[in-house]
Amino acid sequence: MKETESQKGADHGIGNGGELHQYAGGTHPQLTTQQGQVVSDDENSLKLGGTDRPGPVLLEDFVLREKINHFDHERIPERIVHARGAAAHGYFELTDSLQEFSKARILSKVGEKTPLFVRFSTVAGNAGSPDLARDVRGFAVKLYTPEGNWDLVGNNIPVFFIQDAIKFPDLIHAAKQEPDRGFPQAQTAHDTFWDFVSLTPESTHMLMWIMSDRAIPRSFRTMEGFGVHTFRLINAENKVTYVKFHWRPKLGMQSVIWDEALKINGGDPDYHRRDLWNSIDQGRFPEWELCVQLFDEEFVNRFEFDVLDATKLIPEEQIPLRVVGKMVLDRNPTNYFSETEQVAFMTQNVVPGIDFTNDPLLQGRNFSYLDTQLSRLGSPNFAQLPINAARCPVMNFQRDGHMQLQIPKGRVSYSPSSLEGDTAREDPHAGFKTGPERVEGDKLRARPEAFADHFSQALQFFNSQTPTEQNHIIAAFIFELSKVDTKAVRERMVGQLANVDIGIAQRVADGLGMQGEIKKVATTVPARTDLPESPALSILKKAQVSLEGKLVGCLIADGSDTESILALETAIAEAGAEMKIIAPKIGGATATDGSTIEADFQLAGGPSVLFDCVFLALSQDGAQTLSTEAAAVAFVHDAFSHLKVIGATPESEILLDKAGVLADAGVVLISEGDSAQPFIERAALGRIWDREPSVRTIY
Ligand code: HDD
Repeated sequence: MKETESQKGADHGIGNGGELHQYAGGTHPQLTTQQGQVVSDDENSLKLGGTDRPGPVLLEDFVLREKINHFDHERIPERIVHARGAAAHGYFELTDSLQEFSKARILSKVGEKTPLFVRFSTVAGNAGSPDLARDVRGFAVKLYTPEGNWDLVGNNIPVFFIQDAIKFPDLIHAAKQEPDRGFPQAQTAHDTFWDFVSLTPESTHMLMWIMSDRAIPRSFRTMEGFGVHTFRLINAENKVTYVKFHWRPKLGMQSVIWDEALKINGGDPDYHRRDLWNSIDQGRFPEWELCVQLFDEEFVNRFEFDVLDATKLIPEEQIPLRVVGKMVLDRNPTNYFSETEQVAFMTQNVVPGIDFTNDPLLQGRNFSYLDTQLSRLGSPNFAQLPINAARCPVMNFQRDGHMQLQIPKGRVSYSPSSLEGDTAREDPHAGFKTGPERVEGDKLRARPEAFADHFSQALQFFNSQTPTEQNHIIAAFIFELSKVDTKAVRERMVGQLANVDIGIAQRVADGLGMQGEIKKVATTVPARTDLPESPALSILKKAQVSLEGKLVGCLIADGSDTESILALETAIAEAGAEMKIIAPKIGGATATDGSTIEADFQLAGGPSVLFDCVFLALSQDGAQTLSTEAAAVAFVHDAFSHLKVIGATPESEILLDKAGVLADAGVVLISEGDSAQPFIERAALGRIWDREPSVRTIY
C-alpha cells in the first residue's frame, strides 16, 4: 500500500518515545503502559492455572486493567450540533490592509501569514452520518493570531433560521432525530422540522437557501463561507466600521444533484472528508479568498432591513465584496480526535480591532460556545489543548481545575500583587476594548420592529436563481414535504410559501398532489416584490469554466485500448483534474495489447456518482459484456440522469443504449486514437442543465 504524505514519518506513540529495538517486522520503540512500564506481553491477560486449564483472569493484571480502562473512556460527547466534521490546517495571508478600519494585526499587516485550523461540518447529523445530507455546512475557522485566537464560526449560507438565540434549542430539537423514535437522523425531511419552521415565518428565507443546491455541495473545496452576522471593526482612533465576512472558493461553487446526493451517501458516506483529505494529501491545496463588505452608520440607516437581523443578507450589488486575503489549507490533521474532535470554536474569540454587534443571535452564541466546551471537553482547561492553545503568550491567574496541564510557579495567583516582579498585569494601553456605543431605552423581551419582514429576501433569493436552480428548490420542497406524514403541516408550509410567492407555493402544491386552494398563512408584512435580482446569490451564474480539481471516472473492461486511456489521463491531468479507472475487477482489465490496465475502483464500488464526469473507454466486446451488468448500466444511466458529460468510444454504443442515453451536447464520442480535447472542453463547461427536463419531471 502506498504510504501517503500524512503517514510518512508519523509519530505513532504518545509521550517521549523510547529506545528502538529490533522486532519481527521492523524496528520499533518498546510498548509501555501509561506509567512507562515496558509491556512484555500484549496478547494475553494474566491468569491463574497455567496453560493446560487456564483459570480466572487476575485483578492484579495492571496492564490489562489500564488498557481496558482507557478504552472504556475513549469517547467524549459529540457536538450537539455540527457533530459530523472534517478539518485541516493552513494559513491566512492578508493581501490588502484594512488598517484604516481595524487595528487588528491580522487585518493590517499585508503579507503576514497566520496559521489556522478549519473545520467543516454538517449540522443535524450525528458523528457517523453521511456527508451528503441536505444541510447547512459549518465553516469554522480558528486563526492563531499574535494577538490571540480569532474564531470566525460561520456557515456556507449567509443567513440563519432564527433571529434570537432563545429559539436555537427549539430549532435544533425540531431538526434532529425525533425524540421518541431516534430517527430520522441527518435530515430535515420529517414532521418535527417542518412543523417548527412552518410556524416560524422568520425561517422562510433560510429555507429557500437550504432547499437550494447550496445544501448539497460537491466538495468542501467548492463552498462559500460566511461569518453571517454583522461584526464591527474598530480602528486605532476607536472609529467603528460595520463588516460582514465572506470566504470565496478559488474553484468556484459547485454542487451535486439531489438524486446523486442520495446515492453518494450509499456509495461513499465519507465523500466530502475523503475529498478534502485526498486533495491536501496530493498537494492540491484548497484555497479561498477572504472578502469583506464594509459599511457605515449611514448605510445601516438607509438599508431596507436591519443589519443586526441574521435572517437577512446585504446583497453584493449593494455593498460590493472587497478581497483582502487568502486562506490556503495545506496540511491534514495528524490525529482526528486530538485536533478535529477537540477543537473548540467560540464566537467569543475575537482580537482587538474586531468586535461584536448587538445581533441577538450572536450575543446568545457568545455564551453557548464557551458553555458547550465544558460538557464536551470536560474541563475549563480545554484552552490548553494543543489545537486550542493560543500561539502567543498566555498569562493569567486562572488556576487548577480538571486536567490542568501547566505547572504555574510562585506564590502569587492573584492581581494586583507585589510579592513577585514577573507576574502578569493588565495593560490599559493594549488589549480588546469594545467599540463606542450608546444604548438607551426600556428593558424588554421583544423583537425589534425592523426584524418583521420575513419574506422579501426569500423572494429576492428565489428570483435571483437560474430556472434550473429554481426547479431544484421546488423539487427539494416537494421531496422534503413528501416525507412529512402530517397533512396539516404540509399544507401550512405551502401556505407559508404563498407569503413568498403564490407561484412558488402552487408549484410545490402541484408536486405534492395537494387538492384545493392554497390557504395562505396570515402575515402582517407581505413580501416586497421590488427588490432587484442579485446574481451573486446564484451558484450557476457565477460558475467557472474549468476542469480544475475535478474527478473523471473512466470505465474500462477487457479489450480497452491502453494508449487512448493514457492519452486521456494526460489530457485530464493537463486540465488540472484527475482520472480514476473503474473496471469489473479491481485487479484491472486486459488491454488489446495484452497488458494489464490497473483499476482504482471495482465497478460495484465505483459508481458514477463519485465522479464529476465519465468516459467509457470500451471496445465492442467490453461494451457488450457490460451491457448485461447492472452496475455498469446504472453507472452510465446515473451519469446521464445526473446531467454529467459522458465521453465514450463509438464502440460503447450498446451500453449507452441500454442505459437510456440520448444523444445531446453532453455525450461526446471519441474514437480510439483521436484527441480527447472535445470531451475535456465540454466537461469543463459543467453539467448539461438543458438535459434535465428529459430525465425528470419539473414542477
Ligand atoms: Fe452554532 C457549533 C455555526 C448559531 C450553538 N455552530 C457550531 C459550528 C458551526 C456553527 C460552524 C461547529 C463548530 C465546530 O466545527 O466545532 N451556529 C453557527 C452559525 C450560526 C450558529 C453560522 C448562526 C449564524 N449556534 C448558533 C446558535 C447557538 C449555537 C444561535 C446557540 C445559542 N453551535 C452552537 C453550539 C456548538 C455549535 C451548541 C456545538 C458544538 C460547539 O458549539 O462547539 O454551542
